[in-house]
Amino acid sequence: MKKYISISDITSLSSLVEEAIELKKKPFAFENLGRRKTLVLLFFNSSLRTRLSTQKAARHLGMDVMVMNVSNDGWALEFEDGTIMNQTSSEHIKEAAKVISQYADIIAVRAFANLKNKTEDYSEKVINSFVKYATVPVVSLESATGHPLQALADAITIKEHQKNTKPKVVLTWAPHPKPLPQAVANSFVEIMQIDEVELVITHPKGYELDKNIVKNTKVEYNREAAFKNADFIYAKNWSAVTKYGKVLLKDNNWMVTEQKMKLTNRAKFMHCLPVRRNVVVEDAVLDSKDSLVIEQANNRIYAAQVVLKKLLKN
Ligand code: AN0
Ligand code: CP
Repeated sequence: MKKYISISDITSLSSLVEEAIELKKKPFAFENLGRRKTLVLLFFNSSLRTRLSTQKAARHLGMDVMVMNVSNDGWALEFEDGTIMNQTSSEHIKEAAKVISQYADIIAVRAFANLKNKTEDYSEKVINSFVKYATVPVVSLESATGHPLQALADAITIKEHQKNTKPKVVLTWAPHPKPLPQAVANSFVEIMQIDEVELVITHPKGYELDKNIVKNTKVEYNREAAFKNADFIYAKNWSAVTKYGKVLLKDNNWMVTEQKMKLTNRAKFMHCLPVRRNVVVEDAVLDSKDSLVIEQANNRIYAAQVVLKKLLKN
């Protein structure tokens, strides 16, 4: 593995998940692998889990870690080629990425979608510029259109909790007052497509995900039908793709409730967090023993660790 910015960087999901589960049993088994190596984490946006779990993962491998909130503490970066930089940005990614590469053995970046222009967001300019100009491997900590470390943690969690060989996994849209990126949903769909599961997506009309992501995955507009026999319910809000970045409805009928969970095959509930209680999902579901959200967050450590391990070995 030379970078991890998308699900397509995974060559064998089953072996990656297995290796992560092994690391979870013996987190310090490779504590010399990252000795005298440095991970630099760059955050353009807020984070709790990603920021802490990735540092924890790096320390398990013996790495040093440097963390920077680039938006607040760094120079405003320019990503366009050939610009006359007489406006707000002070430093070009060409220099920044090369400079950071001298301080880092691996660079990890969080840069959310702007949700203003679909073509721009889906071109992944920020993370792709880091890949282009950095001279060390780059990891996505959630980019404009994907959150591959979250998706890997989710695949690990499903593997640990599945009761049959091909569980039914349902990704359900849920309401949220603010427009959110499609990144988590996109990467979840992509990783489930290469996992041995039956994946169904359910959402209100108008919330169709990008067709290059959905491909031939089943979309069931009837949520009750989608929930039937589900083994895992994965809730996530995302803003509209066609009417790009818009909140089209705040219908709390799409909130995941205890009542709706009764339609399933005693499904486990999943969400990447942070979650708005009683907007996305009812307290009763989140507080039930069928909720896996805390374990998903725990598995963020081992998802990051297996990826860092692969990059260090390369
Ligand atoms: C972000 C999102 O939906 O992409 C981060 C999730 C990990 N969520 C919020 O901003 C609430
Ligand atoms: N799930 C997730 O990525 O959480 P943070 O935004 O807190 O890192």
